Formats: sequence, structure tokens, C-alpha cells
Amino acid sequence: MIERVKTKLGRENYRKLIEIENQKLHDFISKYIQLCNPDRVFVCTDSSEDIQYIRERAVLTGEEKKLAIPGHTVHFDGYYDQARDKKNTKILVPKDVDLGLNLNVMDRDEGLEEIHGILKNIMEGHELYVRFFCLGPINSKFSIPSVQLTDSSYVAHSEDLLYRPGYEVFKKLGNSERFFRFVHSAGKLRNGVSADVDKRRVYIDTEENVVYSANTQYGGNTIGLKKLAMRLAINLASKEGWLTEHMFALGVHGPDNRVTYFTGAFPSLCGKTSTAMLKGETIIGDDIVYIKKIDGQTCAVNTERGIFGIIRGINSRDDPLIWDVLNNPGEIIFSNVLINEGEKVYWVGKGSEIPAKGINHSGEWTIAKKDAKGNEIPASHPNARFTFNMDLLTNLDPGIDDPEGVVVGGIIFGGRDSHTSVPVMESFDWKHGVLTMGATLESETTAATIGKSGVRKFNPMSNLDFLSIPLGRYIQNHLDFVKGLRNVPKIFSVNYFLRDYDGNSLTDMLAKRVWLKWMELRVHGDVEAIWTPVGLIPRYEDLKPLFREVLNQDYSEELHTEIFTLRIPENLSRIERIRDIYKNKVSDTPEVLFTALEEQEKRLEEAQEKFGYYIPPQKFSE
Ligand code: SPV
Ligand code: MN
Repeated sequence: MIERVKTKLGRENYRKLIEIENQKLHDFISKYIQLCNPDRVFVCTDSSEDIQYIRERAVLTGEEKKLAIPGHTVHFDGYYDQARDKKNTKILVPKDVDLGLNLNVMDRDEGLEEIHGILKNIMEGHELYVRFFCLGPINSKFSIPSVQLTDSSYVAHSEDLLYRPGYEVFKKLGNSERFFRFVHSAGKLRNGVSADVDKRRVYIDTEENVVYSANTQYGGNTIGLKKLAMRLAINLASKEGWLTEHMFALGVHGPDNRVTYFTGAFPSLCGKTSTAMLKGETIIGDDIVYIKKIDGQTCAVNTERGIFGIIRGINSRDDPLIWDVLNNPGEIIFSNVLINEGEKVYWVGKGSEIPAKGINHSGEWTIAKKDAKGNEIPASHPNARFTFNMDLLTNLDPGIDDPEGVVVGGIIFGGRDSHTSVPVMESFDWKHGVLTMGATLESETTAATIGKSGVRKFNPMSNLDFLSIPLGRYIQNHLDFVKGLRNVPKIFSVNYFLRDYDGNSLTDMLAKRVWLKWMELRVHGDVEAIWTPVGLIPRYEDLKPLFREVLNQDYSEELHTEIFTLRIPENLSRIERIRDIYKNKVSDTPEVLFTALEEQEKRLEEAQEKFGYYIPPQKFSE
């Protein structure tokens, strides 16, 4: 098949492709060269010359512009192409398959026909870049080789910062069909941005492990190896008996140089990246992990190697580690920020004054500029981002590329919850944690997100947007995962957003550093905990020295009592809410979920009878 596109490839690119002896790969590449019909093709190996070519193309095509600091560039997505397009992102399902009520699905035959129609000749006038990467560490049980076809040099360049190289991996693959495939085209461009956003589509075919993305540039829709691969990996993991999770991973540094690894799932805007980046700890990853059983242990890897992070609110005081990277030479792509005349970068919440004019995702921008609908355009988009390889970080954990991954001691579920959950809590066991902390995760919307503030959004394991299998099966996979494990990770919940009844925040944002240290001690059984009807909470005498050590703060017993008081009515209504969702909106809920909620309800009611509606921790430790 590859012979058919030999002329278009040219001698050098053809040679690079046939060095990989994989029929399925060749068929895939030649099929989409013929369909998309680019003017030219560039096959990128892992060599530094090839990668340099991509970097230069990004600037030459205007997809990126150089900035004042060496290595920094900026990229703009279209005004209406600034976020993941949930409506037009669909899982393609064969006629005999039912994925339940929570997924956005489409008949596979119809979807394939539509997307192939859209892709026909879409790359006319463009250059196609063929790139090879490896999800997870190289030469590891976790590795998933992946090939990306894209006509965006920005996408090809971003992936270079975000993923491990994979050309050599493909050369060793033989004829294996176990690899992911991505086809992306930005489509027709107007002023450098996708012109046909009304035909924006992201279609996911788990049957063939292919994702198609068209008429969009925003990274969450286009960077195949990120959230598009995640849908394929969730499906593959479910078949093969492991887990793909929307989680950070970090090493928490305990006593005597002990390092204990945690992974954590938090919905957007609940403190995920900031937890992964905490001072004093070391980072494995901030967004996606694969978790497998190896020799009876739970092991995790970061599928990525870089960070595509939200830039809004990053400032020198709260995020010193990222701040340093963003203000020094190094390869960084800024997207949808504000640039002024000196090629300097600004964003909302940077902590310095924003210039009165500049260039942003809306083009020439001045303060108080309004869009076509009369909405004021902020200096930088709320979803403006930075992209860099984690090698630029000073807090990178040495286990980052370990082919065996790191052994997970604890899993954390975090939500934005002003009324119900205590700041940190441990589950009774794995099942209790999966069911009452992970599967019931919700997050309140904030003024910064679209829609009403304070509305709770159901987001189990913070993975709802990315599921490609029925929710009930996904939960069951978690329950089953521990079979045969020698050490079962502990499960915790955290809530950085608890408020008092007047709406005042109760905990310092930095307190999360202490909660992590407490969880680390719990994993090793170094401190006791207090039983409550919903889980195990810290003792005052264990937190007091930690606050002193970590934050040099005096932690009072009054504060402890206030933040760890069990709020019975709020906890009961949460159970009510979640049960309703599983009863009415999830067709394959495992029965044990309802049992776990019922038992929790019963424990709460018994405690209420004994101690009243609001129960201070002391009552449970007496
Ligand atoms: C998220 O929204 O969870 C992200 C960014 O990590 S995106 O790539 O858009 O998914
Ligand atoms: Mn994410």
C-alpha cells in the first residue's frame, strides 16, 4: 500500500517509513495521505534534526511566533476554538453495543462516513507531519506506541514537548497491531486559525484504536496523545485488566528520606496541578496515569512527559516552581495569552499589571474590548495554557521514566465542596474508597466556570468526560483491580474548599501540604486515626506538629474541631443526590454501590441519634 504514496513521500520520507516494518502502520498512513491529500509529507524520526525541522515549521507557518525570552513561542487558537468541544466529541459504537446513558455516542458506520467525508482533501495546500511517540515509559509493560498524522506544526511541536519519542519504538514493534492512531487536520485556515469550526469533529473509534479530529486547533481537541488517547486507553485497560486514570502522580517525602507515591483525581479547578506541584515534594505527572499490577504491587506511570497547564492565576508567590520555568529561557509554547509590543507574555492573575493593549486570541486587543455578542474579552482566555517538557522542572521525581512505574501507596479524590466533606479523610478500605469517595466525586461550579456558581457537578473519578466504556463497568474495574494485590493502596478524600456557615473559607490553601504529609504517615501506619461514620480522620495531636514543621504555623484545637466536625445533614443529602444519579442515569451500576451508600447512611443516622446533627471529632475519639 505504501508504494502508492511513494511519489508524495519522496525518497527520504519513504525510507524512514519502510524502516518500520509494520503493515498495519503502512496501510494506515497511506490511506490517510491519499484521503487528506496534503501537498507534502514530512516523516519525523526521533533525530534532533527532524525535531528541529518541526520547530522551525511552526514559526515559518506562523502557527507560533517567537517571544522575547529564548525558546518561548506563542500560539493562538481561534476565538471560538478555546476548549474541548464536548458536543462534537463522540465515541463511535457498532450497532450491537450499548454504552449506557453517560457517553456521547454515535453509530459507528455513520460517524466513519461523516468524518471521512470531512477529511477528504482537507490537507490540500498543507504539509502533513507524521510523528511517532510512546505513551508511558519506553521499553515498559505500560508502553503504548502511537502514531500521529497532523497538518498542524503547532500540534506536532506540542507533542514533542509532551510525549516520549516513539520512532525507534515502532522499529522494534514488528507487526504488532497494538498501537494507537490519530488523524488530525486544522482544516481550512483563515488568519492562521481553523475557519470551519462548525464542522469541528472529534470521533473516537475504539474498535480500531483510531481518533479523528478535524477543523480545530485547541490542544484538548487535537493533541492526539492527550485526552483522545485517554479514551482509547480506558477501553483497552478495561479489556486488559488495568486502569487509565485522569490523575496526577507525585512522591511525598516522609520521615527518614522515605518517599511514598500518591495518585490523585480532581475535577477541573479543584487544585490538581497545584497539588502535583507542591513545594518539598517531587512530581511524576499532572494529568494522566496508567495503573497496573506488577508483582502484587500497584504501579503507576505518567503517560506523558510534559505539562499542558492552565496559566491563569500562576504567580510567583503561589506557584514558585512553575513561575521560575515560565520566566526563564527554555522551550515553552504559550497559548491564548496576551502579548504586548515587547514580545512579553501576560495573563490574568499573573500578579503584575496588564498592558492596556496587545495581541490575544481575539486579535488586536484593548482593555474593555467586546466580542460580537457584547461580552467583554479578558486579556488572556481563562483556558490559556503553557506547554513544556518536565525536564525544565527542578522538582521532577527520579522515578519519572522507570519502566516499572512507581509503587502507589495512596490514591486521593479531591472535589470543590464548600459544605460537606472534611479537609482530609481516609476510607475504611479499598471498596469503601472507590464507592464513597471516587464514584461519588462531585465538584461545585465556580464563578469562573460557565453557568451558575455553586452547582454541584457529578464527576466520578473526575473521568466522566473521558469514558469510553459504560460507567458501571468502569467502577467495577476499580473494584476488581485489587484482586491478587499484596499491598492495597489506601484511598483518601480531600477538600480544600470547606467554608463556615457564613461562607468564609476555613483552611489556608497551603494546608494541603500538611494533609499530604498526614496521608503519607497513614500509609505506613505511623499515626492513628479517628473512626467516623464516613471515614477515618486525623487526630489533633498528629496535625499540630505537622503544621509547625511544614508551614511553621500554630494549629489550634478550635480550628481542628471546626474543620473536622461531621456535618450529618449535608452528608445525608449528598448520599441522596448521588443515589438518585446512579438509580436514574446509570444503567449498569454495580449493586455494591447502593449497598455502600445505604450502610453509610445508616451509620450517619445512628451517629445523629447519639450525638446530634453536627458532631465534633472529640465525640468519636471518646
Ligand atoms: C483538562 O481539561 O482536564 C485538561 C486539558 O487537562 S485538556 O487537554 O483540554 O483536556
Ligand atoms: Mn486533564
